[in-house]
Amino acid sequence: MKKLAAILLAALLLVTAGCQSSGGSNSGSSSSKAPANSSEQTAPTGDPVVLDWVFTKAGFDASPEPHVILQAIEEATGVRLNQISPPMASYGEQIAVLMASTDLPDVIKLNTISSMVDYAEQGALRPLDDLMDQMPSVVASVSEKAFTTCSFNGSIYAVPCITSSHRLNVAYRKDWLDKLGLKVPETLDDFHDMLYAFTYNDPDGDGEQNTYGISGAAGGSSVGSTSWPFEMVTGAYGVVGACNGYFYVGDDGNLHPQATNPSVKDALEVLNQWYQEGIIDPEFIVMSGSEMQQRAYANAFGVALTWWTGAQSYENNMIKLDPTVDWADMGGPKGPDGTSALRGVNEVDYPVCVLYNCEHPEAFAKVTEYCHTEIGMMTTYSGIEGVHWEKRSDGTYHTLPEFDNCSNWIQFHALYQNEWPLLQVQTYLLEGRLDSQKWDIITNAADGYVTESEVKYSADLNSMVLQTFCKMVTGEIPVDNFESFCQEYLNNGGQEWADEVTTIYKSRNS
Ligand SMILES: [Ca+2]
Repeated sequence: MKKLAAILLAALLLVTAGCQSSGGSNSGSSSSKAPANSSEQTAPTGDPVVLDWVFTKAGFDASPEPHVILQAIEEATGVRLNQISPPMASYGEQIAVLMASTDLPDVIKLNTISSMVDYAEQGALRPLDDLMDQMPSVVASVSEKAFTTCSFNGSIYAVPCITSSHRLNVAYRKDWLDKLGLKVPETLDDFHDMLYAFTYNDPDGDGEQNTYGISGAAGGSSVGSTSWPFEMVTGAYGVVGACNGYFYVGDDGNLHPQATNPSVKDALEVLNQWYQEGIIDPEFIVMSGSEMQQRAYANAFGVALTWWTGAQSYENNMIKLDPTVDWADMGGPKGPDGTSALRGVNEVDYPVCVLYNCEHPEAFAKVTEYCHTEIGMMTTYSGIEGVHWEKRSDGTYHTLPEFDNCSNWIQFHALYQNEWPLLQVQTYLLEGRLDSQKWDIITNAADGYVTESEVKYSADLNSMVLQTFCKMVTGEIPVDNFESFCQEYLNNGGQEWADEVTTIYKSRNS
């Protein structure tokens, strides 16, 4: 294993310029690091403490020399970060290799709570309870529930990266809606009528019937998409997260999989009807998120469920060619009993853990505390004050031209992915982020629970739900098969999983 880790790290090293030893039992390499100091191995006392910190920010390139954000962190905390960033595409495999090596880092962002539990059980992680009073901003901003999620055997083993549950919007073509003289839909019927008009009333005005009401990206998740495209419709029947392993509390007090919620059947019947009417883009079943994006640019559809910045991203690209394009956001339409819901995403995104061998846990606490202060959040997410952004006298934050020049790497050192800056800084994406906070959501009743069955069965079960639901929309599988689908879901590990999360739920809510 050690040899494998060495090969891996050597490979990482090749793609970076230069290298730096951070002393002690460190890996001696990184894909991004603090400014090199050639005399560091014989560093005199008083030099900064160095932490090897494994973290990759999806969607951002490594920052260029001289790593101004790492410099700012060092100035503020006295801690030099040696950021080790395996590629996101193989992050899970590569951290497993790192964890099995003898060249252990000090801090690691794990990719799942279940791996945190595994490593804590093996004794690989350091409990953090004694560091909490050194991190008041963390304690103030992270919920008790999130810390419970990050605990094992009564000890806290991670500081979580927290996500607001409000992350989704229903993006729609407001210019089409206005042109056709329609109002923003309130009910499922209104929503249907909008999709129908977007399909058959030539909203793009080219005289041809070449548009669809709604599209989606069930063929592969990617930027700007979600896997189950019609969640605003199932949400109108009170069901979200069916394809994401969500649970709801049943009348019997037990947790049940949303995938087998009897109300889904009504929603699937509606969707199948809409598909037959031709108002759903038939490409939805095979498209990836980026393909859906291209189709949006080609005026092929007028509505889609997107991640919070979807509408603004589409619009920002399209107005360059056609300034009349106007994408906006709405929440889910109201169903028969008045319910409207989008999926509330799970609260804990990733656990950030300290390894048992870390010689300077107080340095971890310092950096973590800084990352949760206002200036720390702004710096790690938006860059340097006065260079990349400014705070004006009215208290608002604005980016400076240099921010745009650095936008490909600006979040590369956002160790905790705090979203507070995203909701403050005035960029074209802000509107969508603020919009997503407005809609009704339903969250996962088993949010943060980790069970053996989840690890064993969830990937296959979630994929089975997505495929089955999509085929029920197109009619390839009759919606009447819903009950037999539920039985199959439960027989293939779903029941075991539900029993395990119910046990946790009852122990925490008794
Ligand atoms: Ca047309």
